[in-house]
Amino acid sequence: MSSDFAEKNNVNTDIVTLTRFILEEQHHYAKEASGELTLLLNSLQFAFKFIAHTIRRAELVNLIGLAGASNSTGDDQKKLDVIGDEIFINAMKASGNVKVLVSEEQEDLITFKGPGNYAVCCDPIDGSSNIDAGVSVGTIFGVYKLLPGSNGSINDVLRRGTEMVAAGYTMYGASAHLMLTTGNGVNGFTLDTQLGEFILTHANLKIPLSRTIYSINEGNYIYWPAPIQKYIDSLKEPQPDTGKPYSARYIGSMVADVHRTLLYGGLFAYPTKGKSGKLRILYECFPMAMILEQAGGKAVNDNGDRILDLTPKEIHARSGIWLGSKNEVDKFLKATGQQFLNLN
Ligand code: AHM
Ligand code: MG
Repeated sequence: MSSDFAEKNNVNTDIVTLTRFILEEQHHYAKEASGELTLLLNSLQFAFKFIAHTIRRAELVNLIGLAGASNSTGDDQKKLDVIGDEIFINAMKASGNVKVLVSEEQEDLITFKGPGNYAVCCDPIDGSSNIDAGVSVGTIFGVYKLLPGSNGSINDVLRRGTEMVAAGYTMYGASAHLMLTTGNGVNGFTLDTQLGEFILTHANLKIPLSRTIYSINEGNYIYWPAPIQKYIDSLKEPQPDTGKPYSARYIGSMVADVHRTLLYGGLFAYPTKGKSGKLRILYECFPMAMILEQAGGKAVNDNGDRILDLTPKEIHARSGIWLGSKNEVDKFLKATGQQFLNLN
């Protein structure tokens, strides 16, 4: 609590740091918990701070450009992809709470020696094709508790998204913003670089119910099936309620596009192109879907199935995705004739 004197002088002497928040959340929702997830979240925040610091200095210390290799899914790796991945792996290994790690940059699953009851899936630096232009990129992560009796295997991560115990992303933009859920709503934190702490700035965040903004790479129009083409076309017509068409916003960095969608409302989509989607289920679609649902929004695939009910067949499996404000996703489902039965 800040005193009257502090308040009069506009000074908050009682800020909620991420560490304080997760300890209080553990006390509130899981009094009997061992504290391992709390420690793991603490290790994650160290990785985010380290990556944020590295990205900020990238141009100055020759970390811009290609590393000269490609990653597990065939994308060209940027130097920062390699460094971000290494920072993440080392932080998770050092936490002592992580047994299994899936990274977009690693073809195979990593199993750490030693203790650990959790599996973490991550895209250490998503949207890295934007990085040389100083556009916001981010780290996306999802956390599972290992299956009972498991010593760490692929089965710990080839599970439905509903089984994640925590998920979120950190966007490295003008500031570093961490959006986190442990299944009790979404809370947003902003990194105060002077204090070196993530500060609670968006408590119990809810996405607006609707907003006439759509976010999609329309360069792929020709690959979409007719109902999707028709739906996107319809957004460019004056809408019955506003008399105006939707606005288009597309950054090309999922974390930045989803972050805007979460704060302003609207619809973000990356539908299937040809045979498969682009975005990876475990470390792109699942964490974003959990964040969106916990904020009161929705996330479905091209068939209208709830994203969190999918089970990936392999660690780098992909899916089409439509996420955003509840009314916007429902409108898409209605227009394309699909039912989304699993949620209210
Ligand atoms: P990446 O994991 O290789 O960075 O690719 C994922 C990114 C997302 O951040 C973004 O939504 C999408 O790719 C953009 O793809 P496109 O350039 O095809 O629009
Ligand atoms: Mg990615």
